[in-house]
Amino acid sequence: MIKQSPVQRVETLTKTEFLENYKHLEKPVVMEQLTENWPAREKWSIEYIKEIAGHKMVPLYDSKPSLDYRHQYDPASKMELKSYFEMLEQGENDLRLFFYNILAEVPELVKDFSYPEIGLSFFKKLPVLFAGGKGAKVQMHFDIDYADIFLCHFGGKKRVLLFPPEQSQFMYHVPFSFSSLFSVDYDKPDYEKYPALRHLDGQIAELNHGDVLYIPPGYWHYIVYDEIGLSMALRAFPRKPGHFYKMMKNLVFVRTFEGLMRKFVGQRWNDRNARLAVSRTNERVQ
Ligand SMILES: O=C(O)CCC(=O)C(=O)O
Repeated sequence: MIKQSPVQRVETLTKTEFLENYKHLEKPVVMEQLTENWPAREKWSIEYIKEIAGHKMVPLYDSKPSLDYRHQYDPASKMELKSYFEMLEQGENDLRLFFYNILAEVPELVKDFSYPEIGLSFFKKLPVLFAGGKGAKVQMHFDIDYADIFLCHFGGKKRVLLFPPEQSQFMYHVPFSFSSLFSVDYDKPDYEKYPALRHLDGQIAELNHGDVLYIPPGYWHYIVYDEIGLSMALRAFPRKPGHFYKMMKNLVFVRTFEGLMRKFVGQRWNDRNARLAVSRTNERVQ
């Protein structure tokens, strides 16, 4: 198993405690009681969301790499939320709801939570929802916008494995993407093929209903749903000039360039980047 220790857990934090001990140190933490007074803590479940938004058509993503000319953010399929949740209940374990804008799509749900007064300026236009079935996995990645993220979890347990940006050199980062190579298994690492994984030292958070995980900017994260669950991410965009610059570069240049290369070069572009992810990372540890 990749070296990892548990993310610190607290009941709740004052603004000063959060800023001094976590935000400024860029250290993850799980807050167990932050959602205590939110109606969402009582109400949010697969059944409830089905009732409120079951008729909505939603894009769904799987855990396979996008091949050939397909854009890396193209959904694998689209269906009504109700049918998707029914599939999860019947054992579907690959398709996931990813980055679904609650405010734009199901504004009624916004009444069920509030933005914590914790020293971050949350971007209130972008509370986003994620969902997955038992066994679903989210590819190891970091968020393109270098935001501070509060991942608020509801439903069955899920695990989040985190690595700080300083460990990017060991992550088999695919050039021009924001993820690690698809074939790297962070649950059962193949140290022969991917020796840099031995150098990783991560943190693991187990999220239960009502928990909130703070993910600092640029942190790599890999997620396994142990049971059917839902999470909402609240984000605060970067203020540090370094992070702001990286966000703009990723949004404006990297993403656009990658999309164009896929469109015009196709699988040769993907293969080149996969090869480079392995050779560059392995060279660093030789
Ligand atoms: O919880 C999930 O399914 C994905 C969350 C995530 O990857 C993110 O907030 O960046």
